[in-house]
Amino acid sequence: MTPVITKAEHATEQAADKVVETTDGMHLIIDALKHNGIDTIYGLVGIPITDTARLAQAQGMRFISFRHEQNAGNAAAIAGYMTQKPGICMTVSAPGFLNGLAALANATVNCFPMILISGSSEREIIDLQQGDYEEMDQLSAAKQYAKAAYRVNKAEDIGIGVARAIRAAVSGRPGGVYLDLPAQLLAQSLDVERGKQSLVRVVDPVPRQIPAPDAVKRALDLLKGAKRPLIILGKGAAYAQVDADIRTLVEKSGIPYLPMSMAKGLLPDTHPQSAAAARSFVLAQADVVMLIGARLNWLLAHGKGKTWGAPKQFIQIDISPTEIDSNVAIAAPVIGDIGSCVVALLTGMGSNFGKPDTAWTDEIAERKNKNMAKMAATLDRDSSPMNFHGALRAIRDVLKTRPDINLVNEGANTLDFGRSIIDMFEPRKRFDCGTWGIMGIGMGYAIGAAITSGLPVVAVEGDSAFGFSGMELETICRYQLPIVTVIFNNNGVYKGSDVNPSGTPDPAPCSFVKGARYDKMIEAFGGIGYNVATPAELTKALVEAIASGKPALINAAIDETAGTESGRLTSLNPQSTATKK
Ligand code: ADP
Ligand code: TPW
Repeated sequence: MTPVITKAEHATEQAADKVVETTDGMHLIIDALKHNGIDTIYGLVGIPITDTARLAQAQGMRFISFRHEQNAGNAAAIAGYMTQKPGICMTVSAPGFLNGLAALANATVNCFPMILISGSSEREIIDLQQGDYEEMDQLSAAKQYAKAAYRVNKAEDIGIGVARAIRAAVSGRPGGVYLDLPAQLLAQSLDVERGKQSLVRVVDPVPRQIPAPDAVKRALDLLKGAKRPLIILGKGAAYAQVDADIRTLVEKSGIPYLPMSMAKGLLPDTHPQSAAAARSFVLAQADVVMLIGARLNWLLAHGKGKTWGAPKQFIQIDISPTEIDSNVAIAAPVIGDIGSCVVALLTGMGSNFGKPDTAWTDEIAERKNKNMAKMAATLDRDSSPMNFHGALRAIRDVLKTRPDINLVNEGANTLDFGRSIIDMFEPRKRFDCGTWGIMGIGMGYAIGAAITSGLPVVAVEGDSAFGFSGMELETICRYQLPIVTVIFNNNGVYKGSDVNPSGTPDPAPCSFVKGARYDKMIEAFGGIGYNVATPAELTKALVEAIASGKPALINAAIDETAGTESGRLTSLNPQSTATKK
């Protein structure tokens, strides 16, 4: 455990041979993380963690220094999703903590493992509310939005505190964990030997959880009796990193499948069994639906209502038993880790598991072909000014040639069209607004993905969405990351044509500065800017920017009337809900 502080100054001349080697909280936190194979911290410095950040770097860890804690937290969260190891975000007290907390809550909601480590001020002052510098009861605040929250008060407990945080983040259903480190803890000294002994390496942090044989049999019996079966793959299935087994299950069963947006690429989107182009049809018509790592939340219309058509029976594979029956009755829950569950299902299927009725698969194929032909015609229509379809066709065609590239996607129309138009070919390459439909993950996820994978990232961003994390362009340039940000610039939120009806000079709530040049922003930090107005220009700029391997931003001017309010979620607006009633 290095380095240690030799407190030679405490040794008297007479006892020079009894020099005590000590370490401190700051060293121990770095040692504890490294001891568990963690090599990167995403964060933002200040009192009391600046020296900890410096020390992390001095000790061979990467400290990726951000401009806003929420983006650092998002980077940590996506790193956790990609690796099954908790991503680490480090912040200062109260305001820094709160900025990071938004990312921690988002990670928890999305089931991404991450640990938010924040420095905090003195407990005795906080508890008596005497007004310390950046005073806040952070632990209490974090508890409500994290899977777990801990505080370490003694240097000798740092090892166990970090171990608990790691285990809580990655075991069972993954999530966000908060670790509170009071400033005085970082300075507390401890005998170096005791410090070394206090470190804990987490053994088997993601234990396998084998499903019960009767649960597997129940699920298989249901599948066997199905006339119109469907599999839905969620981001839990992508997270599990059992890609080959999932593909075998899908192919051996012959069952059509739908990928949720971040599960795209788990099987290539061009796979013949993908029913994505006939989504509405299969959701409404299926009689037995097997969910693998996907929740029946709003993204799946809660498993009921018009979207789902006739009543159906569900099989749900999930690690979390309390997810079952959360929205509708689940006929066959299979509780366990997805890897073990899929293997158990494959074993139970044996070698002569019947394929679904061709009447079902033929009908899906027919719908798919019809919808795909319609979409191809829309995509081929070159409209001027450029619309979402023209721009996305250009991006789709470039990315088809580079399946290794990570894709970040946020916005409303930019997200909704992007999700269906851009095909993915490899797992865990698509990162988007996820469970909350949150804006602001863009640059944080892009940086986390670039650092974690060492591969290029293309971030396709609505102009509003980009604004939430845009200052990280400086971080991208400072670390020289191969990230190409494409801004779909339609002059506003959803669209740029919103008008203030009152006649006062204030701009309308959804409108931005017209014709803004986002490409100039990256140029301010030494990155490469492009300004494009047609799909052909966008293709050329994207190819060139990716090939350069340098930070780049493409400002893509989009028809300001092209979008729809709230993208595909128009019906969730209170006005629409009121009209429906
Ligand atoms: P999507 O938004 O793609 O539909 P969700 O985030 O709603 O996906 O669902 C992911 C589900 O996957 C969660 O219910 C979570 O408990 C589950 N999950 C995550 N990791 C695993 C795993 N390794 N094994 C089993 N289930 C998992
Ligand atoms: C943290 C509400 C949903 S989508 C969106 C907002 C503000 C931006 C849409 O405009 P954009 O995309 O990005 O220009 P496009 O393609 O339609 O032109 N605050 C948070 N999260 C959400 N979801 C919102 C606000 C919202």
